[in-house]
Amino acid sequence: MRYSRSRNKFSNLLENPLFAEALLIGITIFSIFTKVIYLQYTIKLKEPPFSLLNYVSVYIFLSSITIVLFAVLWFPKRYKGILLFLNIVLSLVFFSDTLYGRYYGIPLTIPILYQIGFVNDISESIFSLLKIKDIVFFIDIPVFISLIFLTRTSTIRFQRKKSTKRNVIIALAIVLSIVAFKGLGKRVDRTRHAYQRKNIAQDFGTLYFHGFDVYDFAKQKITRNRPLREKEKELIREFFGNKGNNQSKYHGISSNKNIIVIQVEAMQEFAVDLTIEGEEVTPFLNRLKENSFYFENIYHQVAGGNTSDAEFMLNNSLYPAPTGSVNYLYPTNRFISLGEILGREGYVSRAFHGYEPSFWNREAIYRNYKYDKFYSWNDFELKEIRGWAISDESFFKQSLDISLENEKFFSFLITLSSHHPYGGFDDIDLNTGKLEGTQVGNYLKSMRYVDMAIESLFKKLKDLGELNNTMVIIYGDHNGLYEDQRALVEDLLDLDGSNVDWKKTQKVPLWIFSGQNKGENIKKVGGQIDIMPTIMDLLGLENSFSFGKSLLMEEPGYCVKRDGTVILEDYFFDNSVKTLYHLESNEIVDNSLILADIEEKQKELIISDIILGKNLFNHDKLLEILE
Ligand code: GP9
Ligand code: MN
Repeated sequence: MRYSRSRNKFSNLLENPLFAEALLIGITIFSIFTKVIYLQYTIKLKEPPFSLLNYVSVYIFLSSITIVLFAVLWFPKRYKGILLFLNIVLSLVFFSDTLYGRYYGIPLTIPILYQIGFVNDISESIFSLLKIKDIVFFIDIPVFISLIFLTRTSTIRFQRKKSTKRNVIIALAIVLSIVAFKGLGKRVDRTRHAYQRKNIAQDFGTLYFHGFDVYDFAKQKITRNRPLREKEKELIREFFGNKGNNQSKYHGISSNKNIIVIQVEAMQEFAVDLTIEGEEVTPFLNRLKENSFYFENIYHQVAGGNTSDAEFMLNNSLYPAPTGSVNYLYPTNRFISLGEILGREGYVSRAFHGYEPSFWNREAIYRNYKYDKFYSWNDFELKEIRGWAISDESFFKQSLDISLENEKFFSFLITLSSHHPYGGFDDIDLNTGKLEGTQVGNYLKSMRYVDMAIESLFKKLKDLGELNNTMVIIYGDHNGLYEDQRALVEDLLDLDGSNVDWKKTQKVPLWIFSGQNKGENIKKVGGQIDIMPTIMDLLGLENSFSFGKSLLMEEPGYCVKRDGTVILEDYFFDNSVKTLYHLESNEIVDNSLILADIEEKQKELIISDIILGKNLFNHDKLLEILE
């Protein structure tokens, strides 16, 4: 009796229009809030332990309220449908953010969506990152639909008076939420948002991040042609005014040699010289150090453009864009690229990548970099397949054959076999012991495969008598093993789990082989942005507009990562926590002189962004500013 009475009471309540509306609004806000919180943790914008007692949760809550109330205010009569629609759309967005973010560490943005074809392409990796828990994005939707059904008899009678009152209450709640958001938001240090978009999602939550992204995209379209401010011009003048020359004691030792640059997919520095079960992971590359310049402290500097960012730095020595890929954001900009400079020196330049030409918009951008030709899988014989496409070994062989068609050549080879998630290396004879069958174990096998493939390229060069006339540059594009593999990597490398140590593993190896008899192990700190100037130094050439510096110069090196993290010879400044560590001891250091130097170096990101955003190499716009 009692049960059925209370059930009756509840169904009466559900028929009450005000109760029904409040209930559905409340549930939608709660759903969206919960999903964003889950998203923050699952793509590691927020580190465990889980807690709601922080400002980000408040921002997420306020932004959820704002968007939901705004939707019902906008469509008062169809509020149920709108709430359902909003929930479904946002759930799909957050779900895509999750798949994308687990891999790239950042939610999707509009510039990235421009690359929708590419997102399809990495679906294999993406699905390996899918988790059962992701059901959280959709589990509430049937419940919500049932509630719509149960409240079907409740309709809001839009008598003038009632609906005005309702609208005023909702509008007031929206204004309050926005004011609270703005007020509380003042405590967030927004400077780090200029370096890395991900920080916006980290600080304010992913819902706000998307709102900002939409706003920014619209604004970028409108303000592209706005003239530069005096302050921005000043920054540019100061930077280029203080830039010294780029000539080491090795300047010109490799002039006129043929050039092969190999950008290796996912190769991290720790794989070099690593042994597993008593065996070297990269035996050939370890030996190559004995007659190359080998750089062991080069940090990767890629951001949202991942592989394409590494390519961009090699070709232009500019910083990648803070979000998205330069290849998509500025494919038609004027660049002063390696291909163009070498073209003037009589080199025939070619870029090779054994995959779809549209991926990362390469076909467009390589044309713009003044390469004589970009070779994609359309141009290769796809006899030997590994992973996504042609095997590195076959790729090297065919690319070399094409390169040798000319006497003086520059070839840029972007490998692919060792792509995440490193399946398909079972045939590789490397015993990874307890790592067998894990992603880390497979990664090590993929590195062994790359080592063998590069060895075969060197062998071919030697057999053809071309080795002494060729400079070969080899480096990794970005990390291969991400946060989800951190525990195994730390165990493998005997690290104690500290964040600085983990961040110090984000290095890529760099070899420059130029026929030297004796190798040199160079400990100088640097980044991928320095590779182009180092090549130019060895060739005896100069480019006054590069941001990097020759790694062969005596002066101390440094690396500014795209998130504003700066590594100096003795210090590591982690911009995500604004903390300076001693590089060796990991001890926290408080030194205002060093911090000032770091702030100065971070400005390079801003200056490089201005050059890209305003297309300053076009029509000598930069020269006009420097005059
Ligand atoms: C695809 C390849 C991979 O062509 O370069 O790009 P990534 O997923 O590593 O950025
Ligand atoms: Mn890559």
